[in-house]
Amino acid sequence: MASTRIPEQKVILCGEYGVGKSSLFRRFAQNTFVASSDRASTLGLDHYDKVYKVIGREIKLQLWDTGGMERVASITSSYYKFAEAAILVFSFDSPDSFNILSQHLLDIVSYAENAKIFLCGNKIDTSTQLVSEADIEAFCEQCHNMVSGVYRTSCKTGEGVEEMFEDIAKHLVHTVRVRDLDEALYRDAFKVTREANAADDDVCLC
Ligand SMILES: Nc1nc2c(ncn2[C@@H]2O[C@H](COP(=O)(O)OP(=O)(O)OP(=O)(O)O)[C@@H](O)[C@H]2O)c(=O)[nH]1
Ligand SMILES: [Mg+2]
Repeated sequence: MASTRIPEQKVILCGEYGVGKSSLFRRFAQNTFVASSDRASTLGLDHYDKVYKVIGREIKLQLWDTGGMERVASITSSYYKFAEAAILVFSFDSPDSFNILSQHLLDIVSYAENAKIFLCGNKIDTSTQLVSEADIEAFCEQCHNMVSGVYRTSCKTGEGVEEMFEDIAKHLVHTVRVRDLDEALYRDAFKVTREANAADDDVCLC
């Protein structure tokens, strides 16, 4: 029996250094958290695949992680290439990480123009919450409602992390469905054209 292919969707993590991209990645891949004061910034790229089942349909999220400093060091466009989704991450205890999101957004629309954009406010467990709901709303309005979903997470406690990835999987299943439908319509349209040509051949008397 032919095995059905599980559609794979590339999802990239974007945001400043230290906001918790690798911590989200680690929760996604191993459901663990590393609290370290002398942590090392991510260098290079890493990715991990995970299958989600949404409304009876399987979808594979391929999550990519890179260091926030890479942006400064001119990140390779291969990180963005073919991304179906981008998670813009900021940290609730760092207004700077929030204020710089528009620059990351610009990179995404330049290099991954078809990617769906999601916003993730991380570190909701910390006592210093310096980014307000009004700030988030204003940002979403400023970027013309390009943001498909807003999530609040804590990699430390795990709160909201798995829910975020499940919701992103739901959004992407919808995209895959629309694409499948487009392809089916294209195939059928092609068939009709061929049949029309065949009919033409039948009546041709030359
Ligand atoms: N309290 C708290 N700390 C967190 C959370 N997520 C990450 N951290 C801590 O924040 C620091 C930075 O986390 P990373 O995941 O390395 O951040 P990053 O975005 O990958 O950083 P770069 O690789 O430098 O771009 C680490 O010390 C983490 O333990 C969280 O939800 N709550
Ligand atoms: Mg990192």
